[in-house]
Amino acid sequence: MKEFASDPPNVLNVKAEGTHFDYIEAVMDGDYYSQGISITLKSSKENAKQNMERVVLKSDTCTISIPELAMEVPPGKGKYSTITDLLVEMQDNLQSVFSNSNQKEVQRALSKLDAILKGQSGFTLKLEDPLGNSVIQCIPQGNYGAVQGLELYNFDNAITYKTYRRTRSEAQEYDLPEDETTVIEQITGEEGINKLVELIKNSKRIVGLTGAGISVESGIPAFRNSAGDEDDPNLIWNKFDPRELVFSRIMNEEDIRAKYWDMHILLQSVIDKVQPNASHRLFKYLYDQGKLHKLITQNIDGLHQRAGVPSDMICEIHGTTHRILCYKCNREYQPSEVHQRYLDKQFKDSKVPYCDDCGPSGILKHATISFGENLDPNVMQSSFKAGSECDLMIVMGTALAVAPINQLPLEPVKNGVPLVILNLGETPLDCESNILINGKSGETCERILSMLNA
Ligand code: CNA
Repeated sequence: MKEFASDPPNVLNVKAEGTHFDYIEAVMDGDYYSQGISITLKSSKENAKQNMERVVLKSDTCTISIPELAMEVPPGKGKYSTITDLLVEMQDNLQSVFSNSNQKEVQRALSKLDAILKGQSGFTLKLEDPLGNSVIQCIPQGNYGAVQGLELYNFDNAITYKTYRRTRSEAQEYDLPEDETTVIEQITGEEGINKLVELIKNSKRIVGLTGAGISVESGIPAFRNSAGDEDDPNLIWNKFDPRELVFSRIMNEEDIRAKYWDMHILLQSVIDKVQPNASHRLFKYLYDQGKLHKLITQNIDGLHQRAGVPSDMICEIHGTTHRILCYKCNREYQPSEVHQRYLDKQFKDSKVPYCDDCGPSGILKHATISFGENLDPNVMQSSFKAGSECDLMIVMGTALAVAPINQLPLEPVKNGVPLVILNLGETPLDCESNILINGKSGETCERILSMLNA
């Protein structure tokens, strides 16, 4: 195994002779670093053309993404690619897969890529490699004599890099030994609750990631592992399967849209009746104490705001039911008004209401992210930024089954920052957490709040 300080990769002349880019060979020969590496290239518009000619050397363990588009860049054809080649391949893929798509985000991504490739826009490219072998070519502006490897990035104004603690999932996936210095004992149960209270007292920048599970005790059922009520015919998700109401069908089929309104009217009647519980109040407490850095939620129910956390502290990554938008002109409508119009059948020649300004081309929809709909890249970017800045992350009431937000808890793990998971069921990242509490979040938070207030 290599160490970054003593044996840095050759970032200057992009030959990297002797480095294995096939992970099986790299692992067999011990040709990988004790930590992962994350490299960010941020190019201004002025330098975009020059920066796109940089070569990227990629291990097959490496992922490359454009953070402002929240999209992954395809792996390229070989281990060496210029950034131009990677972006052209990404453009081709997007064009062929989404040629008939009316998704705004895909159109936005295509026009952004076009502008980058024409040298009319700056761009950011992020490379992340758990084996640490991948590099972006460094272009030093002078002669730096004996300076080598990673150090050279310090002389490259466009590049920032950081090495990171490899996660347990990565170590398992690539069959690597865990780094002994970073293995942390996991605390569970009662001891976990005590430790969490202590961590909250000592933390200043806490990030929360919440999911449907935290609203179950308020009375809104989750999609997964609710409370043994999976066979209950009155359960909203047994009456309506949100997976059937996928974005493309909502946009193209009036019958599906009618079902969509039926589901949302029922969901809204549930949401209107319930109250926030202690899980929501814990985040309000953290906000009042000046400890909340950001609250990222997959919930669309608005209960965090009703508990008193201001909207600008919350990233609602799956949107909110509390607004309805025209998907053509963006005009905003009150849900109660549109729901009433649907129930009163106040429209001619159609089964569903449309935008007053746009007519039948103005499809109305709640500002939630439906299955198959693209996430807002700005919201995703701020969520991941907050995740990388926190000094404690508390994940609560989520099955961590929905990508890419289920990768967010790895941000603190990579920085050696404590990760707490409080959930009724198991999650795929339980093995990464420092504190794991299996239980109901409302009940547990009630206790945590009284311990914090004691
Ligand atoms: P999910 O996939 O439904 O998982 C919920 C998780 O919560 C499961 O792992 C359960 O074990 C756990 N859980 C259930 N009850 C409790 C409890 N009392 N305390 C702690 N944990 C509990 O939900 P996710 O949020 O992970 O999935 C994301 C989907 C669900 C998003 O698209 C949401 O928009 C969507 N959703 C939102 C709501 C809401 O806004 N309240 C309700 C239902 C679904």
